[in-house]
Amino acid sequence: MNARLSKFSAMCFLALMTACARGQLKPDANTPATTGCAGQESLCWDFEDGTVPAGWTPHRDEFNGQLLVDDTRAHSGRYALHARQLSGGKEGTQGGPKKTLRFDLPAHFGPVLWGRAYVYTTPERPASHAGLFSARYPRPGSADRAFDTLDWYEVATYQQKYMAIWHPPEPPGFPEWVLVSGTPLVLDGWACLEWLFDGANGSHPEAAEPRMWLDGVELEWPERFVFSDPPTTVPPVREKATDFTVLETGVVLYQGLSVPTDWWIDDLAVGPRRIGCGQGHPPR
Ligand SMILES: [Ca+2]
Repeated sequence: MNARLSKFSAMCFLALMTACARGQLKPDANTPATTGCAGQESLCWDFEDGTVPAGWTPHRDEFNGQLLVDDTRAHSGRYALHARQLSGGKEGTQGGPKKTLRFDLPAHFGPVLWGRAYVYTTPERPASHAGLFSARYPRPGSADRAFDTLDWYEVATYQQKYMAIWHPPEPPGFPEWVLVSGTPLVLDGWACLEWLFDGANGSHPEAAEPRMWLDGVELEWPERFVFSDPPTTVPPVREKATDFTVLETGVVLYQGLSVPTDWWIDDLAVGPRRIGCGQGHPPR
């Protein structure tokens, strides 16, 4: 057993024994609320209040479907965030269903954001760009804090595979630096997604490319390109971060979705250090 596990186990025993153990159990309607993560420096949302958690507010609402907290499927406990029956628009055409919440981070979060969420998708893998989580930060030297003035990182799926992106402010959100994995998104099962948005990147002149892990294994990016409209081959300068300020989660389809699709997101967590997939899945 490594030191990290020992420390984690000790924490479980001392303070969170039932809560930590619960992460290993099947969802149970009788299970009381749990944090879904034990990291004391992380912000965690397990949705066990059965309603949208404090601090999260509706942000995008386009086309068909609903974003709500319900008990139709959960990774932990009884509840999860559910993007229900999203549809609208056509594949290959801009515009699609968007249902999200946003959350203002506490001041001085810092320039490095690790994240973790469990995501369940059914019944088909969308081909269109489906954003799942993003985090934004002010441009260097800028006093602007409005949502549409912020640089941002995103984790998503695209052409049925996992994808990560660095964006300038949206709109338009491009030219953007796009990384597409060779890994199909997990269908009809829970996927543990982790990401690292390193907006500091040591002494490098630009913020780091996003990194992403599936069930503890880091994804590789065989496809890397600049997307812009009109097209360009000039990559954006990834401006460095001082503090991440805003999170967004839910599902954002940038092109159409003809098959009504459901997503559940549970045990969402962010923090300045890696959170991992839980007691049974320590970081590799
Ligand atoms: Ca839950």
